[in-house]
Amino acid sequence: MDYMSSGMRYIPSDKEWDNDVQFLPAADSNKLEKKRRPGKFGAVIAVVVLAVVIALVIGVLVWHFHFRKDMRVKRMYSGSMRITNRAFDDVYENSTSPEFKALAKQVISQLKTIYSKSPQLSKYYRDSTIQAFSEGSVIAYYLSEFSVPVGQEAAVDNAMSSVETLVKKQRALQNSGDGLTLDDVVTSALDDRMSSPSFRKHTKANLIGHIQSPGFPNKPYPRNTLIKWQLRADPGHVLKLDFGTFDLESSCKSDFVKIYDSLVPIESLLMVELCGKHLPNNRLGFLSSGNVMLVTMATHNSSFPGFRAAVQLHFSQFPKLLPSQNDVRLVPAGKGVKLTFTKFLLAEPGNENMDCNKDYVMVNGKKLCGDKLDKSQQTETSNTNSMTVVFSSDKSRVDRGFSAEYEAIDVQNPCPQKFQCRNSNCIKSELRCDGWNDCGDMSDEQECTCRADSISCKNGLCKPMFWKCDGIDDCGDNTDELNCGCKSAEVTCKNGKCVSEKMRCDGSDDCGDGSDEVNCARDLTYKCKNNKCISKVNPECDGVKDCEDNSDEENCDCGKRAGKASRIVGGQDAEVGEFPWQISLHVKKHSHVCGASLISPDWLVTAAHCVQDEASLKLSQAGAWEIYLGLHRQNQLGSPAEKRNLKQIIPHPNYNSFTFDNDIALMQLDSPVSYTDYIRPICLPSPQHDFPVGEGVTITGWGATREGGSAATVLQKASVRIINQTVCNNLMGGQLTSRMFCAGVLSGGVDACQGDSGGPLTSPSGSRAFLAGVVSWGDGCARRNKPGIYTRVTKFRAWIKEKTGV
Ligand code: 4AZ
Repeated sequence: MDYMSSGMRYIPSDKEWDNDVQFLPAADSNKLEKKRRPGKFGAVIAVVVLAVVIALVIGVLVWHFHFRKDMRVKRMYSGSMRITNRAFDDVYENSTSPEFKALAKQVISQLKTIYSKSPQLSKYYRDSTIQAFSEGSVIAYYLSEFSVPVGQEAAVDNAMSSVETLVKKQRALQNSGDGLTLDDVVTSALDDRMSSPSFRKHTKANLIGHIQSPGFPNKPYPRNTLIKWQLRADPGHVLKLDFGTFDLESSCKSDFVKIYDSLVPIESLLMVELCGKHLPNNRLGFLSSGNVMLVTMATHNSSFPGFRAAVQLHFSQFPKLLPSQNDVRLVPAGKGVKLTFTKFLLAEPGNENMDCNKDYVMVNGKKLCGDKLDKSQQTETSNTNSMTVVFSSDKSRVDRGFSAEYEAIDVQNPCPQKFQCRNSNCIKSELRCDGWNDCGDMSDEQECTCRADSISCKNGLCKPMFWKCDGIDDCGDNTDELNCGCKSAEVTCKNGKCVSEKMRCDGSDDCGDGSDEVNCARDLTYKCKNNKCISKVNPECDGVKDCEDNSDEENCDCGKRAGKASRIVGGQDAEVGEFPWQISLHVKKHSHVCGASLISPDWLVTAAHCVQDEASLKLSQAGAWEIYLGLHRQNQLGSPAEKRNLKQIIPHPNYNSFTFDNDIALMQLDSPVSYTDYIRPICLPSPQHDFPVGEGVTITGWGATREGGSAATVLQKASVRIINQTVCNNLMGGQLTSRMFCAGVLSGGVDACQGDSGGPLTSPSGSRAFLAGVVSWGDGCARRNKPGIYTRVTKFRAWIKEKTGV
């Protein structure tokens, strides 16, 4: 090889130098040597340089040990304290009123006295400013500034955390008189930027105020900003903040909104930190404990649509100040009490081990805490008309609390006209033995006498008849999949009966359950290439020539696995090569982000929301992505998987990032792939292709294996069913469009999740697989009555053809 032209560097060996280069003998060797030895002048320069270096080192040392210890940093603390011997007056809201100024002066002077009791604090204390007063008796919010020597910050933080003790000591010494009596002091170190001024809003009864991020809704919010909104309600009220839109950068490290149960940012009074995107169906609402609330927003290098929130006031149900309150509600004698928690958010560091020694709710002596109650904890019953519910919260942190409904029950009959589950839940009687786990503990599905329209499983369970012989083990003991073989000229009814193929769609109910007469509608005609229509459901690629021109059987190299077909069971590892059309989309220098489906040697279908620009990630650009085909494990990216770059991305022009309508995009590979056992395309359905409600379909992906959890390493598959559009639209608060459909398991537990987006919802049809849907969105993951939402591919068949030719 020619090294020079190959661009490699030429590094000769010593031997080669010996061969090729000759050193000339020196004409005057003395002259040559002399040049190398320093003269007197050189010695002088060396001494000077040495002296300069020594002087510099000494200088740095002196600076370090003498002056640096005096280098100080500004340290700010925010705090609040209750002044128990003053009553709140509206004039305290106006920081220019003489009353505000007078009380502020007293608080500042008292703070100075308090800090003077601590040697750590008195040395470095500079000044305090009063930010606001609020009701209860009077709460003062202040910022205190310290000037702290470098290295002493932790000691001052420590001293500030014991200010409450200093206040107690001071109170014990205090003579009765005009001084302020202080209590409930809380402080926290403050990011210096947080001391900037705030927007102030006072909400009045019957008025709905709004706060929103700058530029909303016309422009994304600006970068590197910090904004604060101090919200107040009239005394005796609390504030309710309801977010309509909320769309920030997904990482809270970068951009966030924090809501405090206070007027200044005190970390122990932080109610919630929010970031990312919250869909409108998953409304975010927060209630303050008193008549004040602080909302802060910080942004860094990104720019997203932002948020808008409504601010309203509510009457406070609990007067503040009383250390303990008894709220007695009467339930008639002879009755029992049932309490059902509807919300439960009592998270607190230190409470994780569930011994509930911090904040808790105690029902009849049983303590509950945390932010997740399991089904058996959500209802508590008492056989007498007395139930004691104690709510206890220590001072260390706030959270949103709980809400519960109670009702008087007949102890003999606690669930009138309903079924009583083992875990005390009451469910509608018609839900008993219907095949779904409605109680949560399966007690509604045990000891069943199955109805005529149900399958009686050997293990005692009942399952809907239309699940019989559908290829999925619904009973758990496979009894619903036995005796399914009808002869080749017969069709299998949903009730398992076999009737002659000729009886299908002949206008009479030969199955007895009508299933031989469904999907016979004339509007489900298939249009052949020659524009002639045939009325057969899903004739494409079924192996039968239905169109005169055979166009229903053209382009059918799709939807087949190489190996033998494997059965689909919910939520488990896929087999290698089982879903050869599944693609993993990686953002360069990151890992898996979304799924996609292969539809030809060089075209993929994914979700439009996967290819929206995000902060510094330009996901709409082909160059941002790396495409993995034939992949099974995310930690084995090499052969038989193939990697490709992208030539182009085509998001649907009508994609709506607020509603997720038209959530579909196309990607073209920079070079086509050859089909292998692990890489094959899925079939695209014709616009008329029917995916009937109740049909078992499969979702696949490397997404999170539980809501908020981490991504899977091995490709996962789960079987779900297509859900009726009207039923689902009601469950999803009317947010479905005709370009979406739902699939899932309504009792929860099986679903797509974050990271599965863009991937396929695969529907079997004969021996082939069709791309019925693209994973799009959902209300969390695998929640009960919250199925996954998928882009309806049939609606986009013509668009795909137009853009890709496939
Ligand atoms: C997501 O964030 C996502 N449960 C995808 C699907 C679902 C929820 C979230 C459906 O990519």
